[in-house]
Amino acid sequence: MARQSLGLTTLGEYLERHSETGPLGFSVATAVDAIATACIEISGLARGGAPVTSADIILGTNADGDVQKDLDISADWLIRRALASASIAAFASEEAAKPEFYDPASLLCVAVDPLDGSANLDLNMSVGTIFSITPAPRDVSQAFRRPGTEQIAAGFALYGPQTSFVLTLGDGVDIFTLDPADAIFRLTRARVRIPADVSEFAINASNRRYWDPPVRAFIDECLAGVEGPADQDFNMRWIGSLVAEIYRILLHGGVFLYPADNRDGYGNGRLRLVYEAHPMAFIVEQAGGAASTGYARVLDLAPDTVHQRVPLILGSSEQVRRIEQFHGPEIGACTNAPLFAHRGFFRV
Ligand code: FBP
Repeated sequence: MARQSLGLTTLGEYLERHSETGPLGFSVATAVDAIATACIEISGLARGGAPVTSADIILGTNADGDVQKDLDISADWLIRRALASASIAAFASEEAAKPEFYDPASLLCVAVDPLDGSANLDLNMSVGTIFSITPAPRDVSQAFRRPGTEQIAAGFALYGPQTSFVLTLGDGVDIFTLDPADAIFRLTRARVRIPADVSEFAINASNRRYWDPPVRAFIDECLAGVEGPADQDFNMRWIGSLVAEIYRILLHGGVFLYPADNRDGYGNGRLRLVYEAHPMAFIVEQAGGAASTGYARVLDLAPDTVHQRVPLILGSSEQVRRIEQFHGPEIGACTNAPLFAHRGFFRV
């Protein structure tokens, strides 16, 4: 979509309009505004506002066993501080072992990955912040155990050459760009649509020998190009940063895969359902794309635990459908990932 002329709606104005839709809209607008404020601060840290060497300081491991660096912790803290001005019933973060419960009268639950792809920081590559907002369930202990279809807002910030803020409030996807002169996000791409059939894939191909047959078959078909059954050449990308990959797909199309594989600990892939796959699937669907495990729509899945992982395939709808066909009865029968085989938990 063409970049709109300058001068335009600020994120604050946009959220103010949403806040007028009622008490839930007001709560969502307040929470998104708080997260966006934190993202501006995190952007400064990622750009070197903190000492450059700080990305090298390892503090420990988070709930999922990933190494935590101090910028992960700082990003988490900045989001918590910003959300203190909003009313939140429950909060989940990649950096916290368990969900936390706050104001029982609040209408909202918020889940965040404060600094996705932080391993890329030392390499001066793009990182980001991902968030998902759901209505507080009657029994708040069930927060973060609900399907992704219940999300009422989701988004991510991308700290790249520009700082972008991608947002859906359940009615399309809009992209804001940080104007560094006055530290304000301005609407620069409205109602983004993912092209349905772009011949480009993103996957960490070094894991090919560990993939299940359906994923291998799809990628082999892509690599065969015009000489194979797809009868078209494919391009490949792998940044190793989910936020950067999804941003590219929103603007340019193509498909991203982080599938289950046979390495220890990767039986459900790498990415986390609550604060990575659910919000990205919501955003991608809102932009006309699709998100699947290969067997099931990602948004239909309800997590058992807050840090649960899930295979993630998302992007241009035609490509995702094609990959789902590879997981169909004939090819899927030989898959060796028990959770995702024919009678598997995630197969619907
Ligand atoms: P973290 O949650 O540990 O930051 O990992 C997520 C991520 O960095 C994604 O952004 C990216 O898509 C993926 O891991 C890359 O994984 P790999 O290094 O296995 O290719």
